[in-house]
Amino acid sequence: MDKITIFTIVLVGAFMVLALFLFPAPSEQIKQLQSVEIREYEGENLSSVADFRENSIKGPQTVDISTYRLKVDGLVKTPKEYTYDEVLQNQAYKKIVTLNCVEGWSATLLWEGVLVSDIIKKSEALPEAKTVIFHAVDGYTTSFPIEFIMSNPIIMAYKMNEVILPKERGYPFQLVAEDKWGYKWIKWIERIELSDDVNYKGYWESRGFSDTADLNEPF
Ligand SMILES: Nc1nc2c(c(=O)[nH]1)N[C@H]1C(S)=C(S)[C@@H](COP(=O)(O)O)O[C@H]1N2
Ligand SMILES: [Mo]
Repeated sequence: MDKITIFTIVLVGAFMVLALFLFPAPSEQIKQLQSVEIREYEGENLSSVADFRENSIKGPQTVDISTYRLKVDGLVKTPKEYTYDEVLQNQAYKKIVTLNCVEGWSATLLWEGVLVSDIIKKSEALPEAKTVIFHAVDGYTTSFPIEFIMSNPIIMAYKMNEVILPKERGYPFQLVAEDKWGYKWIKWIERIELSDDVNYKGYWESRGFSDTADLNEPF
């Protein structure tokens, strides 16, 4: 091969490399949709959506969002039923909160959701209502005094670390029961019932776990 042939090969090769950058193959033009969780927020490191132990009473639940309804009933002036999209029309809130399970693990995530108090206000609690009972698709329940829910920014999360909750994590909604043990963080919420029963006990509460479930107290 003479010098001109080598020069031509190098030149053609250089143009081919350049062309790869200028005209990427169609697959490289596909637009990436936001579906990757974040692991850091405002300087704070976060756990991963996968950093949880799945030990729900009946395993992960599958919710068909087209037929899903969030019911608000019991001691309210106006019982309501909302579709998933209707729930998301409420003002959204974001907050980093740590979930602590009694089994000794914890996970710190950025939660995004709507205030439970906003949802209850739309149904207007009757004066006799003392307890808010959450019901889940798997039959799990947990409850709180109504003042706790109405006077704290307690959210029902639909996103964690900027991704929609996976079904293992409670899609469509998990309660972010901040300052409370993990068993108060009910997943797959489908009903919010207002009751006058101040002695109501949820799934784990009726099996001996503390009903107040404050993190700074033993469970
Ligand atoms: N519906 C439902 N919610 C539930 C549970 C459950 O079994 N069913 N387990 C609770 C417990 S004990 C904990 S510690 C947290 C854990 O959340 P994770 O399953 O996403 O890890 O979910 C809580 N919410
Ligand atoms: Mo737990």
